[in-house]
Amino acid sequence: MAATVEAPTTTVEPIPQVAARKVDAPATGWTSWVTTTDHKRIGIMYLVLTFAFFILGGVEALLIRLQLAVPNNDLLTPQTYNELFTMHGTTMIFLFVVPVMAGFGNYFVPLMIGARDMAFPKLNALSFWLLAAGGLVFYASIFFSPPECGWTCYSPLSDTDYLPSGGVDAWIFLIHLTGLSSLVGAVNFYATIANMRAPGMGWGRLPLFVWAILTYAVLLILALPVIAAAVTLLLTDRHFGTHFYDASNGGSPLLWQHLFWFFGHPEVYIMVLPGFGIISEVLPVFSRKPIFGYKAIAAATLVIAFLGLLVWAHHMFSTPSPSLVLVFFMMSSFLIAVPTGVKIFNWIATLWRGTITYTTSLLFAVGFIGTFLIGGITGIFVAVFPVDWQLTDTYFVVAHFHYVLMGGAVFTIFSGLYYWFPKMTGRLLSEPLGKASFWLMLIGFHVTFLVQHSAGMEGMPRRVYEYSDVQDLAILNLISTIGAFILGFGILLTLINVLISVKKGAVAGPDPWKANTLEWFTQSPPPVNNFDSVPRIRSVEPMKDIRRQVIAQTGAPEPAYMTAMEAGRLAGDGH
Ligand code: HEM
Ligand SMILES: [Cu+2]
Repeated sequence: MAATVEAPTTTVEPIPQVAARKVDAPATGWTSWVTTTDHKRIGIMYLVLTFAFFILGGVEALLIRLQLAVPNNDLLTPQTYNELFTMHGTTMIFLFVVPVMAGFGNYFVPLMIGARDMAFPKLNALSFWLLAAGGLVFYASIFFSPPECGWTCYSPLSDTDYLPSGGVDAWIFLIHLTGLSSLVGAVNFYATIANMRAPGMGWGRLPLFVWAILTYAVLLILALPVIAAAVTLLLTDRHFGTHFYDASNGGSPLLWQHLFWFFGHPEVYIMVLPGFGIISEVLPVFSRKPIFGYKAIAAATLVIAFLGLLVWAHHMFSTPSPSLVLVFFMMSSFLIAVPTGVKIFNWIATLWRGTITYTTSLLFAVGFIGTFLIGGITGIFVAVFPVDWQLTDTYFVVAHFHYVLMGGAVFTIFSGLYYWFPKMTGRLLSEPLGKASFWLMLIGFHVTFLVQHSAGMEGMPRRVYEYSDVQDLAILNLISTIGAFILGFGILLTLINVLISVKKGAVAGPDPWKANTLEWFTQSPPPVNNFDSVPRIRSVEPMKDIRRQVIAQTGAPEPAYMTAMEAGRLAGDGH
């Protein structure tokens, strides 16, 4: 009787390969970029375009600050001043912070969930081109007459009686085009995240950045139609004889404020939640610890988004409303401090007793926590309506929202840039240049905006092109202007860093930081199809599992994952 061959009782899991299968080299030349539907190229185009707008918005800000450097200045005419702060606010919000997050999302969401592209690649290209069209329409107005109504375009100021020129119409079309861009993009993100995750990646294993982009998408889908409707009514008021916002004909200017802020407050979370997501990815990597309270952070993201939809009228405390209504909006605004506090607590707990590597990316992440905290605290001040009655439309508010937006968005964007640049280009950004850029930005930022709290409390009004030499306004404003130039110089250093490193930076290798998420499981930059094989996901930190498995099965103490320092040494670069 022949002996039967025993089947082996243990199954050997195949070691996932880091190198992707050779695919056709990506097409080159500008036409291949213009016609691309690859999420990585679209992501890069988003980042390049939005950073270009960031520079434009920054130059506008510096011109504003120059005008305000000394009392009774006449560097700019009042009209040019109005145009500049309108362009600045609109550019920063609609053409930089919101779409730059879509840029990171486009590049990294598919990679982080192990997908080969977005769910609808052609719609994805459409999103990008709608954004570009929106920017073009808006900036074309500088050759005619740019809008002067601020980024909120309150009626009746935005009606034809006060601003008959086409600038406001250009602004309306910017809102329509960029809004449609974001809306299409948001649906695409939702479909991608809901349907295209790697095997084993349940909702409980979704990277926190992906949770954040999912929430960003939902908020966009809920808030954008409202502003689209609002500006459409404004357009018909301006040109087709309707009177939605015209009090003398039965309309209501307050209707504009309600519609605008029902969109505008969630917009704040649209701008900062993806940044929170970036921080939740960066901190565990550079403190060598798992994120503290994964579920609490994911849940807090959703709770913030929900509460963010309830509090819009805290921007309208100075409009006539019953006290009970004011109290409701005050209390609901306070509530948001709770989930935000949960996140801040969890980030600090992640750093606590970690083995911290002080990379530029980590510095920006920590700088973000401190700065955003101050913005959150002054937010509680202005949410108390009697206090807001004193502070509204002063520089205190300007200081508050720059702490939130520069702290909450710009610092996180820079943290993400230093963290993910090696994946996108295959090269590391220079650390010394990055650190210099960080310190100049941090110092410049606080010098610019900390003193604005005092200027506001001393009565410096917002949106005025000149002020008289009373109290400390002269010195506070001068300090602020000097700070703005330090800040601008810091930003410039990162741009120089990007331009140099994209060609000459140290070679990064697939996984320079020994990170935890799936985008590091492929070459840098990733090939057209992203991954050769997509591994089965077994935890929130798939790369840790894979690394452990490689070590267990090959016995190699140090597998093919190079640290950033080693990659630098190999390339003969002193990073
Ligand atoms: C780069 C450094 C920046 C500087 C020096 C700066 C400076 C200023 C100044 C001086 C004003 C006040 C204009 C006035 O009230 O007369 C202003 C307004 C504003 N800024 Fe910035 N800003 C900077 C970055 C940003 C960023 C990153 C954002 C948003 C993401 C932003 C959003 C706004 C908005 C929404 C307004 C209000 C515009 C309006 O009143 O309609 N700024 N900025
Ligand atoms: Cu708000």
